[in-house]
Amino acid sequence: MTEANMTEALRFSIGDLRIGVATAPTQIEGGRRDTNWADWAGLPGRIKDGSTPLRATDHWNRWREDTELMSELGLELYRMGIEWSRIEPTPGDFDTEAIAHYREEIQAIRNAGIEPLVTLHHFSHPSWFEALGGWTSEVAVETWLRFVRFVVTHLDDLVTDWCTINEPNAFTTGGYLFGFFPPGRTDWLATRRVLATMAHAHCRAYHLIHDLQPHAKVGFAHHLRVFDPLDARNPVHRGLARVSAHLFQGAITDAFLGGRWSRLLGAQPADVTPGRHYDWLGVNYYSRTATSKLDDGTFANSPVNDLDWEIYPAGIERVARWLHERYPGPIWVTENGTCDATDSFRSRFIHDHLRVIAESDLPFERYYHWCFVDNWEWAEGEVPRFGIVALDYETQERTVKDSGRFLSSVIAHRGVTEEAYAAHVASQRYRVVAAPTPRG
Ligand code: IFM
Repeated sequence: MTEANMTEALRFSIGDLRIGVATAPTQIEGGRRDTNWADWAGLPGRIKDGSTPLRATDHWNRWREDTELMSELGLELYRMGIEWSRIEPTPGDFDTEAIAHYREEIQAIRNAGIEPLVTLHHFSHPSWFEALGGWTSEVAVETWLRFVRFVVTHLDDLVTDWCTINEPNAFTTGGYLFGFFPPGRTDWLATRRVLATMAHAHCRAYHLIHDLQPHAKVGFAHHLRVFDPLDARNPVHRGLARVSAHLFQGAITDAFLGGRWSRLLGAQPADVTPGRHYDWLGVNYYSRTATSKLDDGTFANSPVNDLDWEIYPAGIERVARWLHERYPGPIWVTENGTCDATDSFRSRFIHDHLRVIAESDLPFERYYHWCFVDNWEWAEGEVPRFGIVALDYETQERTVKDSGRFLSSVIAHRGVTEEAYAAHVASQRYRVVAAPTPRG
């Protein structure tokens, strides 16, 4: 081997894995005042830094620049969402200019050789839908399906890959169980109702989209965590880890993917027949919980990110395996990323998670890094930095981070080269917390 070849030697190959980034409209577009999240952010004390989604990354006006940047980095995939309130600003009235805007953007994405995956509900919806009762309303499913039908019929020549709903468990626990997301409720019965309604909506959307576009690929983005007992010898911790996993992610998995309602979710809807309701398995993976009660905790001496979430790369395989054993199918990591204000460990995070994926025998097909440009992080506001591109919120200037260059190199070389490892990863260290304060 020559010296030039040696420097290009791969530490590991990513094989056929395709790589891109994921975003959500409310977190990037800016400008909308008529959503549940804009309303919530307008209430005092709801968002940690007092920011709102009105500014965000101004992507609505800067999508050309963002598309060029994605193309420059060689990204292969782009997960984006459609802001429902733009498309249907008042019930039943659809804005043709708004859908034309998305069409133009998606066409440009495709022209850049990037494959779009479109999310149809990512935590936000129009204020008028919230006023109807949101996902607790009797008419929620039909109302949302009307929007889905409009979007799919207007984009079906540009998009084949659809993500119905993002992280129903995170949306629901935040909004209905713990109350730190809109509508700020703490009500178990409402939580259960919303989970069941969203599962019902997903199952119906799965069939509706296939009726409209038979070759569509439809799934949902499931937020999966590892729940391990804080003390593996403690039977209470072990039991609670199992219960937490079932409550947070197990029961809804059967409803969303298998169309099967457990008693926890209530009665099986008359118009959902048990059976396959997915074409791919969406996995949003971030962290693990050390369980000692029905709440979050972190193991001592764990590497953590800026939000004190444990960095646990092996978990991405564990949750994907758990899912795949129950519901076999191609795995799309619809989100994985970390909060790192100084970009001092993000490349290592990417390296470590991709390595686990590369070494797995599971059918991982796609990896969408969360996120592209630093964006508005819901109740946490503008402070957390998840992007591979830095954002100056005042000037809206974008600057590719070192981790963005690293991800780009992984795509270009179809793996991590020794050279890229030395340049971007070798010197990076995680912060380790000796005695973490249990969260919650
Ligand atoms: O920003 C969120 C995203 O909207 C949903 N999944 C987790 C991300 C990081 O918290």
